[in-house]
Amino acid sequence: MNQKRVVSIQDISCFGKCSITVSSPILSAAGIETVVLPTALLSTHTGGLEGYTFLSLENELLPIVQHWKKLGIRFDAIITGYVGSTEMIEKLETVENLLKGEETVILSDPAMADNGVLYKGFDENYAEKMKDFCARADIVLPNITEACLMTGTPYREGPYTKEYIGELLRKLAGPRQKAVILTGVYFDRGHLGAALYDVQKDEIIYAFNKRIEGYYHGTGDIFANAFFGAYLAGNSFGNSLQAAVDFTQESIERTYKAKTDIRFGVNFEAGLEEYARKVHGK
Ligand code: PXL
Repeated sequence: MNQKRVVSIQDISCFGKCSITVSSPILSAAGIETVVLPTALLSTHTGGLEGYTFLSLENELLPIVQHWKKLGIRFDAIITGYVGSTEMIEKLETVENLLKGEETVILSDPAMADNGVLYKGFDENYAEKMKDFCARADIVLPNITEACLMTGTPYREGPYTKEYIGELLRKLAGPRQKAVILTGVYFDRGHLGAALYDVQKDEIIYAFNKRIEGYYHGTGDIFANAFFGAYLAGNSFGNSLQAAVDFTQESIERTYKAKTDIRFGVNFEAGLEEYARKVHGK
């Protein structure tokens, strides 16, 4: 069996369990060789933790990629998440063009907004650039806030209707997309999950689990990587979606019960073994 190789293009938030520090262990647990391309180095993520340090690694990206090219390293997949600046988005377009081959599957999570508002430091110009960047991906994975920003749809609080979710999904599907995934979907207050629009089949798939109150940092990254790992390991869109919803929900529930600071991320580590088993059909 040929092991698949993915490159995870994300910042390193040293503390706080998001981006590279969750992407790499989850994709590895799915059996995928995970190469990292760090875009920036921060002491923590920017979500509610004050005084963080930030070092852009922008000038390292092309030399790293050129070295890989010289070595003849090829990638089956690319995943991108939080980027941080419009200049960096432009750089990542060049990086993607250099790294992708005919068969490379690209998943992009816009990672720029939640709960109706843009993350700290981002403006409408950033959102517009990110929308164009995501249009290049085979799979785009926004939450509802991001989907609204990307499609010019007014943001609404849930519970949602199938019509509202279906409209967002279809509006997000451009000429390149094979699948569009919306996170933060719920039709009743007891459940929370995701919806996937399979563009080729023109079919919408849903996956839900029990809803836990509260906002937990880093769960979008956990979900995106859990989905992609399962998918790259050979699972269907539907099974990958359910595996990602369950893995994320269980991580949140564990953290809710432990009553740890929600800014510090969730305990996904305790679920990795079960996730790996599920992904490999055991
Ligand atoms: O989880 C997304 C993310 C990644 N990286 C950094 C962030 C955030 C979200 O706030 O601040 C640096």
